Amino acid sequence: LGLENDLVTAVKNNEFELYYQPKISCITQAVTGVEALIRWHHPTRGLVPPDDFISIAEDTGQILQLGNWVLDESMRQQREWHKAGLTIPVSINISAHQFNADDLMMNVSEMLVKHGCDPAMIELEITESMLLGNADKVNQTLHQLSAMGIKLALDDFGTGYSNLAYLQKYPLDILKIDRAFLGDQTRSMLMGTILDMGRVLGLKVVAEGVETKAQVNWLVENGCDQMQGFYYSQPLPVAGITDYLISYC
Ligand code: G
Ligand code: G
Ligand code: MN
Ligand code: NA
Repeated sequence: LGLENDLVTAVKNNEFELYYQPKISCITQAVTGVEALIRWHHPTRGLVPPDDFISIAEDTGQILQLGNWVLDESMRQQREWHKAGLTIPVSINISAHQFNADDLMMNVSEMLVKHGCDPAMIELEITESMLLGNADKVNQTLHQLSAMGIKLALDDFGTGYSNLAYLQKYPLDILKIDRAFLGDQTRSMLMGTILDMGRVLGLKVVAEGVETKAQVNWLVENGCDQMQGFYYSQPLPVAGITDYLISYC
């Protein structure tokens, strides 16, 4: 109940901050985009990680307000970078509650207009479980977002209820392979199969959780499109990621 109560005033009190983690091209090694990852600077508990409060905010419905703040702030930042000559796609994590809300499209388009963002520079990350809802509704939501020019990524791919038919049926652009598929040889074989599948389906494939040079080499040799992970950078506050972008864009 503590955190739940504190969440009520946290947005108003400006206690949230977005960190950003770069995604790297396997071909050019340049930065291809950044993922926004929320952080909570709690007044007494210090830094509270998203895993400790996102699910609470989901249960209480506060995630809708919080999710809107993330949309607002990440698009503002995308536009600010653009004005400074750093035109870089920003990926935004969408929660199940947000995805199912009737006003998602309206909120997204209002924020795009508010900040003057190019929709093609915004990626929304959803997870497999969100695709399990009412098929017509899911299909409509994804098609409307896609028609706006927004890019759609399936996050944590391989960890949920993988129904491969989704990948064909829905207008997805990007597969983000969960970091569980990086590592030993068996897992690499699975990763190879997922890369082949992504190619066949015309999806860009991003490997998450890349931590070693050996993993980078393997992914480059096996035709992965983009990489994200501590090998390149931890999620960084705006000042840090801006320096990173200036160096590697
Ligand atoms: O940044 P970190 O690895 O601690 O993130 C942990 C989890 O929190 C990840 O699953 C990530 O998708 C989720 N997360 C981070 N930022 C956001 C956000 O802005 N909105 C939502 N819904 N989830 C987020
Ligand atoms: O579920 P999602 O993919 O949005 O989660 C992103 C989370 O993964 C963030 O909390 C981020 O800190 C974490 N992360 C990013 N790169 C790595 C990595 O190389 N190794 C590990 N263990 N975690 C990572
Ligand atoms: Mn993500
Ligand atoms: Na992920």
